[in-house]
Amino acid sequence: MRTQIAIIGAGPAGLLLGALLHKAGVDAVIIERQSPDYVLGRIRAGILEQTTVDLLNEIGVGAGVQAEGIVHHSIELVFAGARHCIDVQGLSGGKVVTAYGQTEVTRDLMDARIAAGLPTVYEARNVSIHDFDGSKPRVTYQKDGQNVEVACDFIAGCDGFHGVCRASVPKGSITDYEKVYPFGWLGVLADVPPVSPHAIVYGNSARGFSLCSMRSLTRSRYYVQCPIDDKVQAWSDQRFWDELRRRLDPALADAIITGPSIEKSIAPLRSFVAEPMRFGSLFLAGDAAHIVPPTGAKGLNLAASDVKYLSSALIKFYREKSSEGIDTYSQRALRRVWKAERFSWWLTSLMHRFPDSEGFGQKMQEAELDYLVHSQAASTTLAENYVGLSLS
Ligand code: RFL
Ligand code: PHB
Repeated sequence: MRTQIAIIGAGPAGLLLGALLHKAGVDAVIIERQSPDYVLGRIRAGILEQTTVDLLNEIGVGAGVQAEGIVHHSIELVFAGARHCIDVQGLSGGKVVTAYGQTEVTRDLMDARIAAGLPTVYEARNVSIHDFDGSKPRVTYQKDGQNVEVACDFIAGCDGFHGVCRASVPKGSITDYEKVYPFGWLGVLADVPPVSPHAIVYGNSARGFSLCSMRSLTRSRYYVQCPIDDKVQAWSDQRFWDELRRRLDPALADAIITGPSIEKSIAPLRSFVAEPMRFGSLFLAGDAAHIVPPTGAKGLNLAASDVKYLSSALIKFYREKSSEGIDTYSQRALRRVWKAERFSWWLTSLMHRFPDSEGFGQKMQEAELDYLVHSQAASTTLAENYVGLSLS
């Protein structure tokens, strides 16, 4: 088999890249290790920046988010038992974020890909990439017991943090920067109306961080900070709801409508960047190249901005016979990535309870939160980053 771009991974990065390339007439095959149902079953992101929504519209896949996405004009910070509203729209010159689940984004992209008759190989075994230090890279895998080889011009590594692409780059050619946080997030999805349908609520309390989010007006997503080695089995639904309530202000706690969980999982928190994001004819995009802790809601949005940059670079290569875009892809993408890393690290540091956050560290958090909600300059910085920095 031959194609122009072999895309490894059918998560949001791979599917979005496939759609952007298709729109420009560039051929691509997507090769995914899991089944479509498995990919759709992973409950992850919920908040889209306007740039991500714009991208979905640009490729003609925006109908779902237009119809069902819920626009948020503000966020709330809860600390010391009180709620503080940050008017992100007013402070960012009119920008908003949209609550629309990663599952829904992925499903919309999958449906569009099927409707356009574009090739996606699911349940590919032993995916390997070869010869990407030169101009004739190849991808091999097994499907239904057969060995398959795909020859291509470029490989797009959109295969997430645990994928094969970054791991295949020779060690000396890539530098990893990493920070692992000493806690996780326990998340619960439940078919109950969200406690705060118009604002995502971020809570800092003596018992740890909490987050009230949503997928629709009838489906809520809540999180509490938990020890990294906790087991989901130790968290009954009742224990989760009790803990969440204890971390919020009394009025919000009283207003929470509880119900049986339909998904419950613990995610570790990590900041990670691999530099550069290109090695020969291999490009990394999305979680394959970087991870942010979910506190800033930036991971999926960064995957979208990476593939926007990468698709423009590849399209320029084919249309204008110019390698300028592919030569500057890594540098361009990393400028935005590092700023989102900084924001996600900062918000994580501000909102969580750290093992050493007694004493001075604790006082610093309290002072910063107080400053944040009472200083227009500080609130503006939060708002500007939360809605997403420009794609320049
Ligand atoms: P994905 O989604 O991990 O997709 C990678 C795909 O590659 C496949 N794969 C392989 N395929 C072939 N061969 C191999 N060897 C392969 N190895 C792996 C995998 O099966 C998978 O299908 O990466 P991608 O596309 O870069 O997308 C990134 C996002 O998924 C991620 O950044 C976000 O979910 C992060 N995130 C959030 N991002 C936001 O922008 N807003 C949010 O509100 C938000 N909330 C979150 C989050 C992530 C969370 N968790 C669980 C870490 C909330 C949570 C709790
Ligand atoms: C979510 O809805 O899953 C979500 C919302 C905001 C975040 C992280 C996750 O910061």
